[in-house]
Amino acid sequence: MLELFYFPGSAGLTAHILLEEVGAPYETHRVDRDQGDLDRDWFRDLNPFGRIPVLLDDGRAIFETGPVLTHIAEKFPDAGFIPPTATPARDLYNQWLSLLSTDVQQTFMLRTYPHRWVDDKESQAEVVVSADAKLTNQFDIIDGLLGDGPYILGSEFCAADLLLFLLTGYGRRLSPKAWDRPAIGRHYRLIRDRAPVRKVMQEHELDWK
Ligand SMILES: N[C@@H](CCC(=O)N[C@@H](CS)C(=O)NCC(=O)O)C(=O)O
Repeated sequence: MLELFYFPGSAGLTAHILLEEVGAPYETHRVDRDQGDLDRDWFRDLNPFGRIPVLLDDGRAIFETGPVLTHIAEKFPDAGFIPPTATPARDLYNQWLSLLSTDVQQTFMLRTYPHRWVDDKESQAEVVVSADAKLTNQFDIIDGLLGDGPYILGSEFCAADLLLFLLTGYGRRLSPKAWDRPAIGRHYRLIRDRAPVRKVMQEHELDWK
């Protein structure tokens, strides 16, 4: 049995959508971040870094968004959400997952939690300004890379597209918004309009656009 630990709007959204997309039998556990669940012993036993998402597969914990998405996609190969290994498409899939979950996701972490890096308010505001500039540049490059897409692999939709979808949603707070770019905007809308995505977004009570 697959069990997903998430909180609404977090990186857990990607895995939740993928579980729906592949038609997997699964359970979800909503973690209450505000009540300190991420710091509780039972959660740290699953992910010592205290981050969402965590996926349990028959009780074995997997954390980090990229490996969680890849695990689900590989477990349901017929659903077609991951290219075969040792192909150019798989290299591209790995490249995007890595780029998005390291550079881009971590820049969002800086922007969201500047107080984790610097103490005084003025420095925190400076961190946010720098993070916004970096994100703007990252989304500009991503938009160029996506090109006619419409997906990151071209015409084939894959699990890594869900991470770009999530980060584009986070980018609604930037100016310009991430989805105001042509390729990213088309990518975002195509994914947003899929039935499983709508269902999970509703469950997470997200109304991004
Ligand atoms: N590198 C991790 C980052 C995951 C991550 O940052 N998760 C966020 C939610 S989007 C989280 O758990 N934040 C809680 C916190 O930092 O306190 C991954 O790719 O899964």
